[in-house]
Amino acid sequence: MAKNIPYKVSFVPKSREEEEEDEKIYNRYREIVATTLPTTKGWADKLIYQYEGFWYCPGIVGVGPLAVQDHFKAWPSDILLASFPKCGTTWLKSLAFAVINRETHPPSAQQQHPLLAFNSHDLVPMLEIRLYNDNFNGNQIPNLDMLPSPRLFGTHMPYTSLPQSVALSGSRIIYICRNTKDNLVSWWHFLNKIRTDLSLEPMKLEEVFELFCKGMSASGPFWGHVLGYWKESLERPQNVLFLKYDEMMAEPALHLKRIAEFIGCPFSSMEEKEGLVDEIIKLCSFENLSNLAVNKKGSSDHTGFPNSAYFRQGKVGDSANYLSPEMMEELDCITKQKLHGTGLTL
Ligand code: PAP
Repeated sequence: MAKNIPYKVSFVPKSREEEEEDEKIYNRYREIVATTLPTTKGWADKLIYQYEGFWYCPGIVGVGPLAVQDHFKAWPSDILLASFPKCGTTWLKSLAFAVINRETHPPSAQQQHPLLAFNSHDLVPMLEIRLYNDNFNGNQIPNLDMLPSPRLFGTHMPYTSLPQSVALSGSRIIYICRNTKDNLVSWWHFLNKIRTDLSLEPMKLEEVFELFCKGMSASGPFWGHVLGYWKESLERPQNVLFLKYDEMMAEPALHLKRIAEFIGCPFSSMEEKEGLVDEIIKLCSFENLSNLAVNKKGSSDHTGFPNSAYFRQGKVGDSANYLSPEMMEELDCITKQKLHGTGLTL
């Protein structure tokens, strides 16, 4: 299969004037970040910055969130896969991609399926990390008009920072979250992979735990992020589907069918009878994807990190192997307190 990443078409050549205009726009965002936003040491090589109450690492997103907010124009048919980092983004992207494209790319034709050649981050690009990130796009506001509909994007941005067009257009959002303890442990492992890549010393779990509890992890605070989408899913259930990794692991078929229905392409009884639901689950399973050459040895256009960094254990409850009983209790306590009265439990 040709290595032709579908969303590359977004970077259509621009005139010199347009390029200069885009560069000015990005310079302005960089100035805002450098001169007006709170910054602190955080977890990476560069100072992290806080934008509209949430923390970002410039090494990962550049000034992407600001550019997304001003320049991404959602279409009614768009589907946004939103998540707090390390809550199952890679999995959700694989499932949604496989569901939407099941006619052109039947999961049974395993040898040909794009998920065998690409990491799902390359098939479903992140708005702020890939498309609008000045670290990656050469300071060019991408033109996404040529992408086939429904356009499928990912984002770790909080609901409250998304451009208004997302709600106004009636586009759909699928959000995935996860229990706090597994999220933290997954984040800690990932973070140390990034740090090793940057030739930095690994961070101790205690250190990362402390920062996490203060809301300082990528796109943190965790609880504010989750609640933003949770509230919106209650107010606009036809537009925002709220999923939990833990529940999806327990009943993947049930949730895959929910996803298909939500995006307007439910499985027909014939498809179900033919075993399509199970085929997609198998194709997108941790066991299958993590063992592919592209995910064992390859790296994606997404962040430049090895694809293997997005696959570790793929289990629920692994945090118990790392967190002390006191840490588990403290996290549970914070989570209970933050989610109190919202109807959400994690
Ligand atoms: P991202 O936000 O950086 O994209 P994300 O995919 O959300 O990361 O989270 C990675 C977690 O999902 C890892 O969890 P762990 O550290 O607890 O193991 C990873 O193993 C898990 N994961 C990745 N792919 C799958 C999959 N196909 N099925 C289940 N879990 C998966």
